[in-house]
Amino acid sequence: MKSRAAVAWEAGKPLSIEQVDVAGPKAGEVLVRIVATGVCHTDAFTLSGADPEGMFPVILGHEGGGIVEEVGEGVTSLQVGDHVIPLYTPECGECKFCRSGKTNLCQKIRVTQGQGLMPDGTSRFSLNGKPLLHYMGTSTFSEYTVLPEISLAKINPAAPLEKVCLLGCGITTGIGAVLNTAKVEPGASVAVFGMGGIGLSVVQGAVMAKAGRIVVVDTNPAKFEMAKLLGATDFINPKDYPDTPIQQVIVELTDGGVDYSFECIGNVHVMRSALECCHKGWGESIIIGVAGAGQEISTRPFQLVTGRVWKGSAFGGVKGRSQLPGYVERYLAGEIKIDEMITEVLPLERINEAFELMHAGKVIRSVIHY
Ligand code: NAD
Ligand code: AHE
Ligand code: ZN
Ligand code: ZN
Repeated sequence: MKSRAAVAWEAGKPLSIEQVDVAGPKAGEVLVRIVATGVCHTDAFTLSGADPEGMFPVILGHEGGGIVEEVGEGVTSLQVGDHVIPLYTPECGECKFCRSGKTNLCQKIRVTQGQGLMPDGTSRFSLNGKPLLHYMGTSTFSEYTVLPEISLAKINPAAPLEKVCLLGCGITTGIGAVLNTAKVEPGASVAVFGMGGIGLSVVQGAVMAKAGRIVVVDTNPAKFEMAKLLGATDFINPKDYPDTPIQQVIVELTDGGVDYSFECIGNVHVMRSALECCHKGWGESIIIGVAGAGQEISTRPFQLVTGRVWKGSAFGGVKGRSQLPGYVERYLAGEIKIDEMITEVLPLERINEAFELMHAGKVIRSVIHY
């Protein structure tokens, strides 16, 4: 079949809207019509060429909501008409990782997914006979996309897909990092670096966890209004402190440092500040931001010797098939805010504007409505 899609032909170039060919689902696969998709900074990161796994030509997009159009042979858990959220972190339930009870990082199809291919090693997308690569196993920048059955969470059809698509990455990542990875306890102090879709969702998670003080840091003070609405208590623009390391500002503000910090930018220097603003003896810093090829983090080992802890979080530690439907229910119950985060809705034809607005710091999240 034909599908409208935004194709990334090469790194650093705008996407082009094409009518691509989509082959039907093979055994264990599902064809989904994407109704809406968010644009996450990770899409921009891969498009920039900084992603060591980035390959072109590719159909990006990983924050979608859609409806099952066709199921391949042997698919038992989904049927035509089901409402679904694509999962870049699948859940097979059988691999060592799924059975460990310690991680959400299912590895069943990770190798082929990282190569931009379906689990059988081939692509379902092509244009003029030339294959196009999949991205993160989801490729939600195509109106029709094919995913493995294990990469789809079936959700309540009452949920508006043009809103809950953001649970496919940003909002779940931020809230989950607080509740699952850090396990922030009531009264704890928190610092959040970067007030994009992820950092603001960390703020939301911190409020859900009943954190005491929520210090937010961004070089773009325009982001503080939304952070305040969501419940942040202290606002720091590093540009106001040209001569003081930002970790020192936070340590002084919080009587020795915060209990938990979250890096939601992808900047290795900020990752260091986020660790070093943690309280001696117990402070934990969670890396969420994704840093480019060749970049490394550093700190004095003494920071860890004296009790600070460095951790990371992918998709908020959430197991997609079993736990994401519950996030959708919490949105429907008014416990998770999504609508406030959508500051731009665009048709697919204007998807490049979504990237421009993100780079200009003018949006929280853009949603592409097909
Ligand atoms: P975004 O572009 O919407 O937001 C980034 C924010 O950081 C902006 O508000 C910007 O002003 C701020 N910022 C930039 N440089 C700064 C600095 N030096 N100091 C303070 N603030 C600064 O991005 P997003 O979509 O929220 O994504 C944030 C990061 O999280 C990206 O690296 C993305 O790839 C990553 N991410 C990781 C996961 C995961 O599962 N680990 C999931 C989603 C996104
Ligand atoms: N491909 C990059 C890493 C990209 C990355 O860290 N991805 C996050 C999700 S970001 C969503 O916006 C993730 O879940 N990673 C786990 C995984 O298995 O990819 C690189 O550096 O190679
Ligand atoms: Zn993302
Ligand atoms: Zn698994």
